[in-house]
Amino acid sequence: MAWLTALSILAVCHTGLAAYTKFPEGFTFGVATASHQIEGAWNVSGKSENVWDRLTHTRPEMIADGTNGDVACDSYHRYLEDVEELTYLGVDFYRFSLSWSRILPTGFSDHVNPDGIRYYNALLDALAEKNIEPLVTLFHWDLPQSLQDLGGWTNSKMVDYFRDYSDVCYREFGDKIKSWITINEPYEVCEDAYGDIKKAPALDSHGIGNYLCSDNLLKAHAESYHLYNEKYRPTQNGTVMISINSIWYEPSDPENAEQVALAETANQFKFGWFAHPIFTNEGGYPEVMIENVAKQSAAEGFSKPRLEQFDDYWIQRIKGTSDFLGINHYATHLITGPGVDPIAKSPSWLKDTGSITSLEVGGDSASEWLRVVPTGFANLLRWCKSSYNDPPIYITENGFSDRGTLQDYGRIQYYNDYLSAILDVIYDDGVRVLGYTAWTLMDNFEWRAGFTEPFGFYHVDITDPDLPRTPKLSADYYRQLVANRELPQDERFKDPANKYKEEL
Ligand code: GBH
Repeated sequence: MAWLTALSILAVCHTGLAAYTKFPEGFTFGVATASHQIEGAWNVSGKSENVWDRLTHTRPEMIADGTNGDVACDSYHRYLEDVEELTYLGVDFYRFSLSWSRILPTGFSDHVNPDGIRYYNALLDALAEKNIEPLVTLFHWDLPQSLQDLGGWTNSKMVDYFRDYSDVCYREFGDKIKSWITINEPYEVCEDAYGDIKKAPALDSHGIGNYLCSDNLLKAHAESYHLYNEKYRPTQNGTVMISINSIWYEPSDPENAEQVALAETANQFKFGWFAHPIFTNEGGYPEVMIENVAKQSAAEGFSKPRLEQFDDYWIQRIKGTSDFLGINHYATHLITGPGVDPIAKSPSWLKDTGSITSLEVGGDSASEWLRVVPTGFANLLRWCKSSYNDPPIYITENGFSDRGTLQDYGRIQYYNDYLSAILDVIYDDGVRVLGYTAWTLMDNFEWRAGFTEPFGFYHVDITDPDLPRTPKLSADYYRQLVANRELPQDERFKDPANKYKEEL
C-alpha cells in the first residue's frame, strides 16, 4: 500500500495533474439497493404490509408520479437478472436489504415466514456462486405496518422488536452473511419519517416524534450489535455497522466566523446526532444539540426539553457499537446565517439548529436536494477522521440522479469527481476509507419521488411488463473502474459537449 501511494504521488508530479487515480490495495467496490425499492411482490408469499405499502396505497398523491413499490423492479422474481448485472459490473460486494415484513409478517418473531427465508437464501446462494460478497442491511425503511400501528420508532418497545428481528436474521443467514448494517440512515428515519412528511409513515411530529425516534433507534441499534457480539460473533466471525447519511453543511462565506460555527453546529445536528453517541469517547448526543433543544423548548413553553441526554447506562451501552463508520453521502448544502429558517416548522429539528440553510451551491442533478460539491465530500471525510477517532470507514452509498438518459455523462462525472475526492483524503490526509458502494444497481422506486429521479447503472423500463434492464454508459464506466482499481481515463466516458446539463 505504501508502495502504491508513492507511485500514485509520482504520477501526480509527473503529469502535473493534482489528482490521484489509483485505489489502494485491498480497497473494495460494491453497489447497493434496498428491498422496498426493488423487490415488488408486495403481498405474495406471506409478506405483510409495510409503511411504504400503506402510504403509497392510501395517499398516492404524495408520490411524485403516483407509483408505488408493488412491482418495482420485481427483484423478488428476477433476482437472477440482478445477479447477472452485478456480475457484469464485476463488483466485490452487493449491498441489499432484508424486508422485515417478508421475514416476520406479524412484525414479531412468533412467526417466521419460510418463503421469505427461502427467497433470501436463494439470492445469497446465487451471489456466492459468482463470488460476490453480501453486505446486508437489516432495516432500510420498510417497517411492518403492524409495528407502526403501535407507534413505530416512537415506541420504546421497538428496542425489543428490532433485537428479535435481528436475532432471526443473524440466526437464519449468519452463515452466509459476514457484513451487516443494522439501520440505514437514522436521520432520514427519524427526521424525514417521524418529524416530517418526507418519508413513510409521514407522521409530521416535528420537534417531538423525531427525538423519540432517535432515543429508541440508537438503543435498538446498540442492542442488535451486542446481540451479534455475544451470541453470533464467536461462531460467525462477521462485522456489524450502521450507515449514517450526511448532507454536509458548509458556511456560504468561509471567512465569516459565525457561519463557520453554525455550520459545525448543523453538522453536529445532522451527522453527529447519530454518530456522536456511537463513535466518540464521551458518547451521548452532541452537547450543542442538548443545549439548543433545551433553550428552544423553554422558549416555546415546554415543561422540559424535547430531547434529553441518555443516562449513563445507555451512554455506555451505545458507545462503540459499530465496527466501521458507514457513510452515505450525496450532497452539500450551505449555512447562510443564524436564525429560524423560513421553511422551519415550530417546534422542529431545523429550528433547533438555529441556522438558515441554502441550496445555492454546486452543480445540478435531477433531485433538488442533490447539490453536487465533491470538495464537500472530502471535507466531510476529514471531519469524520478528526471528530470520531480516525475510524475505519465504508462509503455505503453515493450516487447521482438524472432524467433517465442512457448516455449518462452527468453520473459518470459525478462518480469520477466524488471518487477522486476519496483518493485525495486517503493519500493526503490518511482517512481510512476501505470500500465504496455506488447507489444504485438499477433505476428503482425512489420513495416519494417515485420513478422520476433515477439513480441506476441500469435503466429499467417500468412501462414494459418484462421490466427490461439496459446498461447505461456509467455501467461500463464502473465496470472498468472496478476491473482496474483505477479511475477510467477512456475518452468515451467524457461528455462531448456538456450535454447532460441541458437535460436537468
Ligand atoms: C438515500 O437517501 C437512501 O438510502 C436511498 O434509499 C435512496 O434511494 C438514495 O439515497 C437516493 O435518494 O424531500 O426533497 O427534501 C439519501 C438521503 C435525504 C435524500 C432526504 C432525499 C429528502 C429530499 N435523502 N432527502 S426532499
